[in-house]
Amino acid sequence: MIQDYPLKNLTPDLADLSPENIKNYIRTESMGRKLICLETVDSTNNEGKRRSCAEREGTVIVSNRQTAGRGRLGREWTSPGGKGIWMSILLKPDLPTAKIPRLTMVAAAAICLALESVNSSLWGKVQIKWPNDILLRGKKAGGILTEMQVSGDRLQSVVLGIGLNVNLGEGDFPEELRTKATSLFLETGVPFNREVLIAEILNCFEPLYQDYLREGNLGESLEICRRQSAVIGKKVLLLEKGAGQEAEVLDLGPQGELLVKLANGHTASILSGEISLRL
Ligand code: BT5
Repeated sequence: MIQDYPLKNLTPDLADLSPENIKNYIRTESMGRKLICLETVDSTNNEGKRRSCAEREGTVIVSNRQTAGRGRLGREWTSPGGKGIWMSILLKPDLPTAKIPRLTMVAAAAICLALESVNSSLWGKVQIKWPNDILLRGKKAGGILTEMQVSGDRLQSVVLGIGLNVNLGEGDFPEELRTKATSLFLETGVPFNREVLIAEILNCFEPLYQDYLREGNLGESLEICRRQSAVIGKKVLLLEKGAGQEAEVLDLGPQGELLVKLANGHTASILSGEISLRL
């Protein structure tokens, strides 16, 4: 565990990201060994896709700002300059396409471990809202967007996008997000060194990813997602096409699926989708 990092960038909005600085903190075999740091890009996931043929597994694209950051289903992702981590990891796993969406949970587990490792005041406080949200005190501090490129039924590559609100202040969020979004800075009162955090996410991601490839199951990632779950034991709304169905979350299943009890008493297993905790 690395602690007490020098806070090089005490003026977060003037911060730059340098591959050399990030590499100083990286302890991986492949993740982030090639780092592409950009000042501005439409979306690091788009850039990952554009480079997916030419670049190798583990290549990481980081941008200081995104002009068209995306969430799931084409939703917008607010990505102002100099204050967040907007990055994508290019992966070329030998996995069936059905197993790719669960990489989101591997990344969520890695983000939890990394945040706890860089700041002990975050121990036990980072929560994962199935399947792709990172929460602090019930507000969204980060999100994950896993996209795959397929040719026929063959997987070509995966771009795993991570957005983390690091040093954003309240004014950096659009009005409509201010009640539901937060940042590490807003929750802890201290600015974080983004370069250290990027490296630590990669350090934590690599072994969990290698386990997933080797074992074919979520293993430790699943344990972390369970332990840090914002939804297990909660009443939620299962959202589908604008409609919501009440359910109680019982657990996460072995494949990372959501096990729920519906209002009619039946249990169901939800493979993908979206839930709301605002009942
Ligand atoms: C996500 O989507 O949470 C996935 C976000 C992934 C962003 C990363 S950044 C690097 C890479 N490049 C990209 O272009 N994307 C990835 P979803 O679950 O669909 O949530 C989207 C919703 O979150 C929006 O509709 C807003 O309500 C909210 N939102 C937007 N920006 C936010 C922010 N910065 N912080 C918290 N919430 C935000």
